[in-house]
Amino acid sequence: MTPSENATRFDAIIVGAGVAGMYLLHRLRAQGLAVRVIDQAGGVGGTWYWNRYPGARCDIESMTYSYSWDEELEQEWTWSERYAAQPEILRYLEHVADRHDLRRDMQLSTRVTRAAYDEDAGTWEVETDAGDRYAARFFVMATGCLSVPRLPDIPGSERFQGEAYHTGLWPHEPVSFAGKRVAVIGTGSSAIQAIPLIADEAREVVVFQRTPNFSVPAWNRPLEAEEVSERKRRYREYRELSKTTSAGNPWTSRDLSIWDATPEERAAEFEARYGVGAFYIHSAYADLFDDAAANEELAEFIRGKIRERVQDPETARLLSPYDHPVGAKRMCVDTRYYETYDREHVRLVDARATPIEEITEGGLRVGGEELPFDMLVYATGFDAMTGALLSTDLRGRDGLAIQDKWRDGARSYLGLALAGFPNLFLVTGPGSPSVLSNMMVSIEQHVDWIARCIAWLGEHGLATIEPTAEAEDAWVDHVRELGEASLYPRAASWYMGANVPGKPRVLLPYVGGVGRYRSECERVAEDGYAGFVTAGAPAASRAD
Ligand code: NA7
Repeated sequence: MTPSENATRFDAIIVGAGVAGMYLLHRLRAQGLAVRVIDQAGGVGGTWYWNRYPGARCDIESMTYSYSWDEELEQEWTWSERYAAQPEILRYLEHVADRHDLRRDMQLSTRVTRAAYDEDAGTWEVETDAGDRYAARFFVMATGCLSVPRLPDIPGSERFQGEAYHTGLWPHEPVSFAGKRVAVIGTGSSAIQAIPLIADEAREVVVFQRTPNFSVPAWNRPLEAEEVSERKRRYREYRELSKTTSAGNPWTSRDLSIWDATPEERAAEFEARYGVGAFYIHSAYADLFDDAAANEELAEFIRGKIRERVQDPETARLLSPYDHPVGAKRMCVDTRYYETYDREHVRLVDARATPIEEITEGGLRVGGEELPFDMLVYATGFDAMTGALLSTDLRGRDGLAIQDKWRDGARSYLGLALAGFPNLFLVTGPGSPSVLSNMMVSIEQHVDWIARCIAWLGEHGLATIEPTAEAEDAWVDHVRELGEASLYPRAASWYMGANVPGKPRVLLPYVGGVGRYRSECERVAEDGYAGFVTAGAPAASRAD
């Protein structure tokens, strides 16, 4: 692309108007930059804009999964439930957009199709599907980790005459299941949240499960006034603690090996934590995610709970995972999921033993038999962590395409920047804790880091920053070594790129934990951006 005289100029272009893009816009604008946020969605909210399926809910507690940078908002906003549902989270993000007047710098319903670094001009040249041409010094992909939905590779989807929806592209209008025969394909978090609610309305629900997942109850409930005010009083303390822990939640793992506890103590500890709900059980012992035998103790505890929760022993057996350690795929957090299979009109099909052969006009052909359905729900996941980047024509120095750079797997320095792509930043990119953490904490950390880096360049009269190839290589090796020592590679998960045929099998997130990762990023910044090279004085680039 040649630099266009007609390109509209900004200091920074951010792709994505979700949790990350919104906060970064706020930060950079406060630093005096002219910023444009571009998103293909028709509104703000990212993940929470798209994932409107019944039961969509955050698996992190609402008073933890919220912005920490607006202390007045923290006090003013009151979450209604322990785990907020999608409509409430979207309302919150829309409120933040209004409160900080973010929309005036956003261009929605527009997709960035191409972004290329122009070395002579020292700018990113950006094109959209609306025909816009922009030029900006800084270019940030705040495109989310789970933003490119994947349809299953089953032939015939175009022939189906009934309704068909992907959970990650759910319609904005209400969807009625009443009186309908519904097939749900997939049993990841989205399906596990949606199935009980679909079953409340539908005439028949058939769930096609390829791989069972571990799921524990959320024990969701309305928040009590007292616990809300207690949290509001101590917000700073909780926020600070979240920054230092392994997963970005405000509690630490016990510093105790499972083998130093008796079987009775283990059972009691797991039981107590299961009673609290969600990921609290992950922190029961220090070695649950390093030691396969320790992990198996937890796995068997959860399988025991599945057997208690499902009356039919054969269904309980099918729902019990034996092929991966707990946590090597993101554990699911549910409300009434297993119990739903005891309802007469709900049936589980083992899609590994009898795969779906094709989608027909009237339903699915499975095991040579045609099963009629009025609706198909694809809960089949996403091209995770790299999908949004690789579906953009993104080019660094000398026209290097990201598709070529990442041919053998994603490479980055700190999950934040790419060698050969000056002044490009990723928010929660591969190589950072991202999906293994409370995303809110990891997003805020990256946004703060990027904003500080841009301010530092300004203070030092520098035009560009990019990682050295050596620093990037070393980080990739470090991420891989930590990953190989963990239990994550033992699961064929989207963390490993395993759900997308042909995608390189590389563990994408950094498994060393949020606290350790943050310290590393801070050390890099304090050492004058060690591992990065900087150059030149900036050309004038502000929009008029
Ligand atoms: P996931 O966790 O990727 O789940 C997708 C599910 O779809 C999973 O059970 C897959 O089985 C299944 N799948 C995919 N293709 C097929 C075909 N062809 N046939 C049968 N089943 C299939 O996505 P979610 O949206 O549920 O959750 C993503 C994250 O969002 C979640 O971790 C939370 O962080 C929020 P497989 O396991 O590949 O055998």
